[in-house]
Amino acid sequence: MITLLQGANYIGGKWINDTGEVFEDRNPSDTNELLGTFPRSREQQANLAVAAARAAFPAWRSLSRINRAEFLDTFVQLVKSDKDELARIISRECGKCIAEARADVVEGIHTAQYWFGRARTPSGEVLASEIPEKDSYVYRKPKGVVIAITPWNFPFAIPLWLICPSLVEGNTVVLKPAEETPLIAQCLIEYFEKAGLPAGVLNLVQGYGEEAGWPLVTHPDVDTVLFTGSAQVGAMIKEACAKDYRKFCVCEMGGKNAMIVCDDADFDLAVNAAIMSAFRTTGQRCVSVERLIVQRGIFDRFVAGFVEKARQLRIGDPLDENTFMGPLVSASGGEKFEYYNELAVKEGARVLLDGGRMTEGNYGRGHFFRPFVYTLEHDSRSRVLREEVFGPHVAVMPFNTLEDAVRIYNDSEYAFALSVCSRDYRKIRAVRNLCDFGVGYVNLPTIGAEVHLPFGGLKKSGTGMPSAAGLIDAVTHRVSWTVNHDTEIRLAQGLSGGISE
Ligand code: UN1
Repeated sequence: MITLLQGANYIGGKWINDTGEVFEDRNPSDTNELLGTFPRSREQQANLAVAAARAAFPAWRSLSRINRAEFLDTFVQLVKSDKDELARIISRECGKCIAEARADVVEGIHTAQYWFGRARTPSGEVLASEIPEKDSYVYRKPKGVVIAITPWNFPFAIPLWLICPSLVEGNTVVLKPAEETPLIAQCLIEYFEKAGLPAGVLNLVQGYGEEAGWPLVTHPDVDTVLFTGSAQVGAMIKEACAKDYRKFCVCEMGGKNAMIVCDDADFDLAVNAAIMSAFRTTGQRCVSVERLIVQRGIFDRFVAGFVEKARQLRIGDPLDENTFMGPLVSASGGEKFEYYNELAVKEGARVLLDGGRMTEGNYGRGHFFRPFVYTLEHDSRSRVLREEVFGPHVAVMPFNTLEDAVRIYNDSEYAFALSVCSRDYRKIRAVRNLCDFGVGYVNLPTIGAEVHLPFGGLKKSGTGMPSAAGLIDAVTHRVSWTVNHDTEIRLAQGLSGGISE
């Protein structure tokens, strides 16, 4: 099927390639492999896409919620039969291991299924009134035109997290996917086209953030911006949206996630959970763990077990079912990883695994690196313990008491994903209550969230408006609606409805 060499934007139901300039889409496992070229969009394309979404809004919102959701069901039926093919595209385009790429497609399918089903469940509330003749409702109305700016690391699932609730609730959408994964984004839109989605309801603008994303974010006729990406860009988007009274934004940003491993933890489970949290997707998830906070009593044993496993991870071709860790997504991702590894050494890290670049044979054609693992005492001033690396870079830090663990954990601008490994329910409960996080796990890795749960972080990690199931509040206005069934006016708070003359 879809092996494109020349991609296009999708605006108002038409595939358009009018930019003149293009950008290249290359395989990070083998940078000689060119997957396609895509339009390098700018303000002109952004304006056209917003206009198309605005024009489609009145008819789309006037369909019933259930009718709108039916397009998601058709979409799922089409995607299901091509799941493996789509997974291979994801693997080739962003270097995710094939099993994870498949999970990405499955997560996208689950999202569409969830919102299809949810369309038949209540979306508002019926509330009591002080006055028996009055009925009060909370009624949800669509916001209007939604911009979805999505990252490369879940290039199928995350766009669907944002698109599905937006569409079911009656909004129209412009998607600006990451420039690393334009091909899978184009595939995703093609399925919606095949599913018969009306023109203009979902539009695609390819290109770079500053050239194509920014004119979408700052466009005066946009109601809501949904963004998943770095904290730095998220801060710019928040600032831009704050300047516009009507505009609203939800930003899912980075993390400096941690796992707390207590002395009483199930040892093997904790080591495995740490390995998965740190190295799945080559450490490039917003929920990846870069800090392991381990109690002194088991510290040496844990470090030895973790390092031994990490050393043996199978690194290589992500299309091979046996590979555990693929490449980093880009040359700049590799440079950032190397920069932080060197910084760790300068900050006094005891390096246990060197994070070296792999250059022999086929590795030399991609951005392949070994894990970087070190021990370091916690220090608030350390940059490597505070800044997100977004790669297989892991600090292991000791703690004495649970209070220390909580203090070390919370000493971060970020607050996304947390895991605690322990068999003591009191400790587990204390961690839940005292640590800042948006997605928490007990005796589990920090990866593996499911779509019917809210997903997002606090502090520098997010605006506290979670994605996935949590997104409904971001794409709707909750309005109150009160109806009087009497012929007289009666007011709450004992206020008379009469008018004295
Ligand atoms: C992300 O890390 O960017 O929980 C998304 C997980 C996935 C989603 C992760 N379901 O790992």
